[in-house]
Amino acid sequence: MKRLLLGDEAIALGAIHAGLSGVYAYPGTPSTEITEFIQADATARERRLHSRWCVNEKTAMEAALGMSFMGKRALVCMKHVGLNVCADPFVNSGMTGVNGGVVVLVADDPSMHSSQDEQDSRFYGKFAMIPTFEPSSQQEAYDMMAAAFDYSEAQCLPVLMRVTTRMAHSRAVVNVADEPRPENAMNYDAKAANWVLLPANARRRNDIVTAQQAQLEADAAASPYNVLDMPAPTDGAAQHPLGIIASGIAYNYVCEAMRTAPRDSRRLPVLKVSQYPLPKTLVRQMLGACRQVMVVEEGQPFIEEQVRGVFESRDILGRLTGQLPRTGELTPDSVAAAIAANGGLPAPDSHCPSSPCASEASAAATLVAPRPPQLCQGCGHRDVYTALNQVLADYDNARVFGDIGCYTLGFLPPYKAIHSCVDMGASITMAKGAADAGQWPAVAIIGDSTFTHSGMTGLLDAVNENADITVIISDNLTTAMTGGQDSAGTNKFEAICLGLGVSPDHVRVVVPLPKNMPEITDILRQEINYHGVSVIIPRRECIQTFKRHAKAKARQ
Ligand SMILES: Cc1ncc(C[n+]2csc(CCOP(=O)(O)OP(=O)(O)O)c2C)c(N)n1
Repeated sequence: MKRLLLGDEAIALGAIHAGLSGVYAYPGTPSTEITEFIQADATARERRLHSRWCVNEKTAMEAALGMSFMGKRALVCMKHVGLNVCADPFVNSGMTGVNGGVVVLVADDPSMHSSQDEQDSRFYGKFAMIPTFEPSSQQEAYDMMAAAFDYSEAQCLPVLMRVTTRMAHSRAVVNVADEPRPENAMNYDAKAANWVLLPANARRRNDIVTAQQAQLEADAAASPYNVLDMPAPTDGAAQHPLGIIASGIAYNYVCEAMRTAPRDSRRLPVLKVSQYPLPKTLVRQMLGACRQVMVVEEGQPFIEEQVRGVFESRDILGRLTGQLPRTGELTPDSVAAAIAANGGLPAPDSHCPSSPCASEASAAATLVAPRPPQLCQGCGHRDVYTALNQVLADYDNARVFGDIGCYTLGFLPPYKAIHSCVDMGASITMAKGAADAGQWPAVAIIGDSTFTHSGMTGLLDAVNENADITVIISDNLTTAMTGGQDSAGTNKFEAICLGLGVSPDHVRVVVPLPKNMPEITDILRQEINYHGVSVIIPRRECIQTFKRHAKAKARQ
């Protein structure tokens, strides 16, 4: 059967068809649609697969390990920075190994379309000694899910699957199976000691997994997803002038450059890498057959650095040597130009029907004027910032520690209200550190979903030291930034703050509306002037989910 699917949807359907029993995830662009697809899918619903959002990526990874412990297949999904949050269970899952298959799907965001950094998750796979898959098309994304679950169970290791924004968020026709594989039956793991990472057990596992790396590399060399296409050199030459090693979506850009080059010149050797550890035998064949090799990969120079080693060879070209941009996303144009400039292919054939598409896309990009994002009209965060700015104008050198969510836009005009935004949860802890240093007033502003993701522990630190900080949990009853997913703490915030030890007199709830401005500013002033931990919870539903809910109600 054929279906038109986003990369994320192909991954989701691939997992369901591979006998998935649960997806564990925290939303994050560009990975969110995977879990949303599973939540809505008929087979997943019929099978009652677990698909509820988790509090954060660490709880997601650990719950998936629990499902694997019971013999069933689990998928974990997150954006790249989520892997930092779940690094502890992720790296240790290499030590425990798995029983039921585990695939950890991480969506990287080169060019930082909606992220605070450009990190490349493949490094985590290598670091944790976990095999890594990197599909180069939506079809491969679908097919690889079954392969990854099978491989995870065969090797008793989780598999990291890395995609990037363009793969996650572009559509293609995908051939899919008619019937999903059944779920695994529940079974207790015969290798139970693996799961107890006492040093004696962990040392044994560390030796096993270290020794396993050679097999993983041999498997990668034999993988149907790693393909070396090596035409014979023309004119009886001993070597090709240029060969390409390409991975992920960047492989598509190389294919595009080949398609648009004059037909008789498409004799470029290409090694496609979609399964790691890096298959060194295939890389050596490529290096032996070509005078120069260009590495074309999305993200950081992960393959390029391994291929160059310490030799700094002038014959390995790529991001490190300036032929391709050092940072940011690659494009079909930048890849085609780099290959053409280094003698690989002549410039694109102007008669080729597919070549104008890429240039039209770049022309469109220059024609559309960039617009700074803004908080929606009617958003409660606006009223919070209006009140906060009004109050803080009366204090010298007030500092506001922001966090990640829609409310980060409070940094931009007209509010210009926050002074930091580092990672989820850092508002409260940074405010505390600043207060420790002598800053007053020190205000933290954090969203409801971000607070339960990573803010609660920081609040406990602050309470335990009676830090002189004011925390604003701007509660719009949803995870708005990623599209309005449920927020884990809805209806629980007052109880959580009291439970963590905030004084009941200093947990205040307000409704952020212009008509309530005198009350909100009054409460803000009182709590800033209180020398201890106070929490103010402005609560009003996100205007987008409010409209959605009103429409749904009207339809009933
Ligand atoms: C570790 C990590 N996981 C996920 C994300 C993606 N993300 C950014 S903010 C956010 C939550 C926003 O929800 P909330 O705190 O309720 O604020 P709102 O957008 O609703 O104002 C998410 C999921 C991220 N940036 N970092």
